[in-house]
Amino acid sequence: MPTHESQCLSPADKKISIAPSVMCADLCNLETDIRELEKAGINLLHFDLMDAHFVPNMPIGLVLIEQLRQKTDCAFDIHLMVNNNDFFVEAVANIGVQQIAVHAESAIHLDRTLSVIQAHGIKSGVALNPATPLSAITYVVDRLDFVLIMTVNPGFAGQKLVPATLRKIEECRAFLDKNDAELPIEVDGNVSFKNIPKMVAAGADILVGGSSSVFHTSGSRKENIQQIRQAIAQGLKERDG
Ligand code: S6P
Ligand code: MG
Repeated sequence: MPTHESQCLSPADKKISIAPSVMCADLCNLETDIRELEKAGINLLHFDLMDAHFVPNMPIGLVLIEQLRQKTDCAFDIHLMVNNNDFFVEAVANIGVQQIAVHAESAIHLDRTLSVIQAHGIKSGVALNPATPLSAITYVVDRLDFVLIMTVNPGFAGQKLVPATLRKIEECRAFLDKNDAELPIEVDGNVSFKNIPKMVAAGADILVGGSSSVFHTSGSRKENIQQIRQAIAQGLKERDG
């Protein structure tokens, strides 16, 4: 029985992971969509859990995640965009997920919430809105398994990249290096074919793929994943260049 083990958190071997954002999939034919992604070599799925309060949207819910857990062995990457983080952490931990990111802007007791995630044996991350400074993670670096840099304002798919966030990815990598923290950086929002090389060159390790890449209407899921891999190779060349 596969363990849902994620192979995504390995910046050391420069392995870049693609995490399709489930809210951008064909939700009426989700199982078919997931099978296609699995065939294309995907082993990580990104779930946007919103409560219509922290952000004004609510695309998917707990029951969907629970049912999908029975259908796939992909690792589940949960992005909480909610006010009541502790309720949702417990709920998704009970479903069986592999990593959870909470927003620094909504977590009142951030350190405690991150320790609760880790106590469940789940990888813990902090998500930062575009305007939130990196200093928000200064005193929780030891509690982190990854950092999620939002490259659009959270809530919706199909938005344009906030340009300053490219510099933020670079600064986050430098900040982590300075703190001897070899953590992967996940990027989320307009991770498009065009933006991927710049994001990877800046230091991104996990790419959340939505309507501008994995689910782009110009190609099949398989073709889009191939195009993403080419864009990653280009970014890695620049990064190592
Ligand atoms: C946005 C959410 C994201 C989106 C994804 C959409 O709040 O966290 O995960 O689903 O960014 O991708 P795209 O390519 O449509 O911007
Ligand atoms: Mg997200």
